[in-house]
Amino acid sequence: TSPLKYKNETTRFLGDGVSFKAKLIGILEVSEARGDRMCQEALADLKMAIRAAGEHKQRIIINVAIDGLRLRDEKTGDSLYHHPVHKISFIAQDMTDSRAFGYIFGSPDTGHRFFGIKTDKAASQVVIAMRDLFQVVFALKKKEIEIAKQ
Ligand code: I3P
Repeated sequence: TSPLKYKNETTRFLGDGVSFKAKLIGILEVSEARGDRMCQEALADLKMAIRAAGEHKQRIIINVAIDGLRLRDEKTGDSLYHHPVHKISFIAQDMTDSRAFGYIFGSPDTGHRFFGIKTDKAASQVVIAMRDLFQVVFALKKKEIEIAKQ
């Protein structure tokens, strides 16, 4: 990719970054850092649990930004979770629902947790934004290493 594309992409993710309306389906401890089948099962389990509880899902705003993903309560704006990019190990789109996805956050020390999310619009929009962000963060890291070497 051209340097110009990275510059524009970097600008997109500065500050609060790119925001999406969504709902938190739930959070589940998982045994692995990655795996699509495991994520599909986690999503199905979380959806079933919230349905069984008869509760509304919490409305949130997702900020996709350089310093990571931030989940905020939509009403209060309070930050609920902050997930730096380097500890997000996997993203999965719900194969049965174009408005749902999830990701795994954690480390071998702290364990891995799956965050299930229902999006207001297509989940692919958030997933693509996250992938773009990962590329930007990777490019910045690479540049830092090159500068440190000089
Ligand atoms: C709602 C309907 C919505 C759903 C909402 C449900 O049920 O299934 O599609 O929002 O979830 O309560 P009903 O039709 O019986 O009112 P999502 O599509 O965003 O999941 P919620 O209550 O958790 O917001």
